[in-house]
Amino acid sequence: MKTDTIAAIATGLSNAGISIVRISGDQAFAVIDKVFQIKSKAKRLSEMESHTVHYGYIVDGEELIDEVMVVIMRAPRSYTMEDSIEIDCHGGITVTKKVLETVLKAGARIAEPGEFTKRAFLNGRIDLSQAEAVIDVIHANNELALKNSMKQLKGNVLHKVKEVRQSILLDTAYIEAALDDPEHISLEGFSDKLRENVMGSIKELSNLIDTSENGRLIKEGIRTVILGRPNAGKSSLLNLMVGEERAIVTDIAGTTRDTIEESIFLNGLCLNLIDTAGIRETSDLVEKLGVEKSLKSAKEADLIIYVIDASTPLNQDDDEILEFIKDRKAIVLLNKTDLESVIEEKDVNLLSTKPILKISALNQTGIKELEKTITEMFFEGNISFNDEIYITNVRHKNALVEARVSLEQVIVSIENEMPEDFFSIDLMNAYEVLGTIIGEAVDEDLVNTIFKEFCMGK
Ligand SMILES: Nc1nc2c(ncn2[C@@H]2O[C@H](COP(=O)(O)OP(=O)(O)O)[C@@H](O)[C@H]2O)c(=O)[nH]1
Ligand SMILES: [Mg+2]
Repeated sequence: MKTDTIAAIATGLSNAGISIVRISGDQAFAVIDKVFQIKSKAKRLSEMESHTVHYGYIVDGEELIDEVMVVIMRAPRSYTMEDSIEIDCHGGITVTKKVLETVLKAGARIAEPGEFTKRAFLNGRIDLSQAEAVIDVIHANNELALKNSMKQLKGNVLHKVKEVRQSILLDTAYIEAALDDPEHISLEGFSDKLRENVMGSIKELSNLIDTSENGRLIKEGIRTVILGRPNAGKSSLLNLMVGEERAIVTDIAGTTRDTIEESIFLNGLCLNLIDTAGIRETSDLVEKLGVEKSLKSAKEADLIIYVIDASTPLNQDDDEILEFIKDRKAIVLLNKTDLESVIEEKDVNLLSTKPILKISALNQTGIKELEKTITEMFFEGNISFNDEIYITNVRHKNALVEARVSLEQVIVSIENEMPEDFFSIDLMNAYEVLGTIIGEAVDEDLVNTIFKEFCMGK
C-alpha cells in the first residue's frame, strides 16, 4: 500500500535537553536525504543499514538548522511498519519547530494526532485494543494503571478475545457445514456440545466484564468522599492524608462549604479524596447548598470515610449519615481520640458491618491503620495482580456485554429447540461484536474517533 509520508514533533513542546522529530512513510529516506548532512559527507542515509544512528546536521539548502542524531528504521521493522526516521535535535521549541518545518518543506506532510499509531494498526502490527493501550500508557497517572495498560499493549485482551471468538467460529462452522451437507455431517446431539461451549464462553466473558469495575478504579482512581458532621475533623484528615494544608481547618463549624478534591497514592492505588461540607441541618443558604453537594458527591463515591468527633455525643445528623452509608463501601473513623472520648465503637449504631477505627487527626495517630484498611478493601487486598486482565476501556466492556447477550440468546434457542440456523445468527453476532474490540470489521469513523484521542507525534 502506498502512503504519503508524515512527520511530527514526538516530544513535548517545552525547552528540554532533546526533542524528537519523527518521519514515517515511503518517502522517509528521500526526505531525510534532502535535509541531512552527514559530517563526513561520505554517504547518504538511504545507503546506510537499518537500525543505525548517525551524527550530522539538518540543513535547509545552505542554511544550517541544527546539529542532530538520526535513527533510521527500515520497513517493516519500525513502530509504523513503514520506513521511519527519528531526528534527535536540540530540545528548544524554536529549533525543533524549525527542524520539522525543514522536513515538511522536503516533502513530508504534518501528521494528524495518533497517525503513527493508526498506521501501526492499519499495517497490522497491533490490533485496536493494543492501539488503545498506547493511549492509556501515555495517560496512565499511576503505576497500576501503567502496568495494566502495558499488559493490554502486549496483547492480553487481544488473546482472550481471540480465544472466545475461535470457539464461537468453530461451532458456527460446524453448524454451517452440517446444514450444507446433512448426509455426512450430523447435528445429532450437537446442541448439548454447543450448549457446553457457549456456556464456557459466557463464563469467560462474564469474568472479563466483572473485572471492569476494578479496571475503572485502576484507571480513574478510587473516588473517596470524606463525610461527617461539621467540625468532626474531615478537613484535618484530608490535609493529613494529602500531606499538606490543602483545606482550611478552623474550629468554626461550617468552614468547608464547597467540596475540595485531591489525589493521593496509596500502595499503588490512586485515591481521589474529596473533602465535603459537614452534614447538618442548617438554615444558612450557602451552607445548605454545600451539604447538598456533599451528599451528591457521596452518592457517586467508591468509598466513604465517615469521620465522627468522638469527644462529643452523636446526634440526629449522625443517624442520617449512618443510614446513608448502610449499603455503601465505608469506613468509620472515631476522631479526636486524643481528647476524652464520649463515644466508643459500640455506641455507633452501624446498620451493616463496617470497619471502625480510632484516630487522631491532630496527633496523627491511626493513619497507618486507616491506609491498610483502605488497601484491603480493594482488589481483595492484593493489588500485585500478575496475570489478571482488567478491562479498563468502556468500549471493550460494552462489546463484551453485547456479545454475552447474543450468546445467552443461543442458549435460549437451544432450550426452545429452535432450528440450528437460529444458533448461527446469534453466534455470528457475538463473533462480530467481539471483533470490534480488536478492530476487525470496525468502521472508519470509530477508528478515527479512537486515534483522535492521541497526542501529536504518537
Ligand atoms: N483535639 C483534636 N482536635 C482536632 C482533631 N482533628 C481536628 N481537630 C480540630 O477540630 C476542628 C475542626 O476541624 P476540621 O478539620 O476543620 O473539621 P471539619 O469541619 O470536619 O472539616 C479544628 O479546630 C481542628 O483543629 C483531633 O484529632 N483532635
Ligand atoms: Mg472542613
